[in-house]
Amino acid sequence: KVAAMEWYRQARFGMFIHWGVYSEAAGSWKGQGIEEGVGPKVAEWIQFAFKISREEYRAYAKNFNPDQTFAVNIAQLAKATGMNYVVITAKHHDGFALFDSACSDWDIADATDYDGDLVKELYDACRAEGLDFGVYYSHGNDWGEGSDGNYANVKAYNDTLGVATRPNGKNLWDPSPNTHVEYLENKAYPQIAELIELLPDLRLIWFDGEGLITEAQAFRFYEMVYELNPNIIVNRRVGYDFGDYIDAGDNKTPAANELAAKHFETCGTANHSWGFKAHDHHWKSGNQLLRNFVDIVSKGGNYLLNIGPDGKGTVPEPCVASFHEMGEWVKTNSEA
Ligand code: FUL
Repeated sequence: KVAAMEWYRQARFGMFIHWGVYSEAAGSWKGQGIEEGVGPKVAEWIQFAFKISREEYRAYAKNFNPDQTFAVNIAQLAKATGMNYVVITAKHHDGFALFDSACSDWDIADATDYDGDLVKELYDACRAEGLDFGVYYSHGNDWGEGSDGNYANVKAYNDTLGVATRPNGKNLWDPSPNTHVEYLENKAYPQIAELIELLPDLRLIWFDGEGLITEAQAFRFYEMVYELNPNIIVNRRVGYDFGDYIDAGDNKTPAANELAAKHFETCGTANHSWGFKAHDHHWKSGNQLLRNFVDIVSKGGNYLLNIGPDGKGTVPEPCVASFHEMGEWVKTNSEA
């Protein structure tokens, strides 16, 4: 891991990409903005916000049909912004895999008309630009085929004890019949192995949604990644502090007195949402992004700056403009 961490320390600046079926919905459902639903107001939570059934959301997935040009366009944008690596949501909380997975048909190959593998295509385009590559994987939350039935059991038991259970973004409106262990054994662990095999130069797995994951299960994720490819590092959210580095809270940079021994990374949005939200116009200027970059990097951390492409894979114009503006400075002032 020492060499892998050394790569990461030097990488400094990366692009986060939140993309999936929710991008097509653009932050609204049947005419209502996500603000009118429940839970977080970020567009990738649309299924949660409106308690959309798994069947209805799956039917909606047919509308997600990106333009094949997305990969080259995004890789070039990352390069032009002075970024060194890219991390894409291979599977977000809705459980939909952007790659062709053999252990689930809730994926780009089986649930949409798109003819290809979005993760592999982006990986190839990034490698061609000399960019390193990572994947985000929601191991804790999976609203499609996940562990939520188990949550109901846990909660029922806690209720008898009078102990509170935090919903932690679980699908309680239409949980899948899977148990937590079935979900892990039949989907989450195998998909991590699939990604590692699909992407030989994979550098980073960004786990998320710890939720009901136990310490032993978190360790199993950590251990299997190491065994399959010791050059891959993982973030803290894999659970129980097993991560190789600290990912600070969303849009948070640790204060000077909290800067820990482990390397840190700040992930941040370019507007107020991770996934594409057509009615969010709060774009940060190139200057603001640059101030964030200097603040984070000068404290020794990495900046993972997010884009939320629309359903076709197009990055909103104001976001592209700000990225280009900051990229001028980053490229001029970075060591070759
Ligand atoms: C959070 C998620 O719930 C958000 O949707 C987003 O992916 C952010 C980076 O992490 O935990």
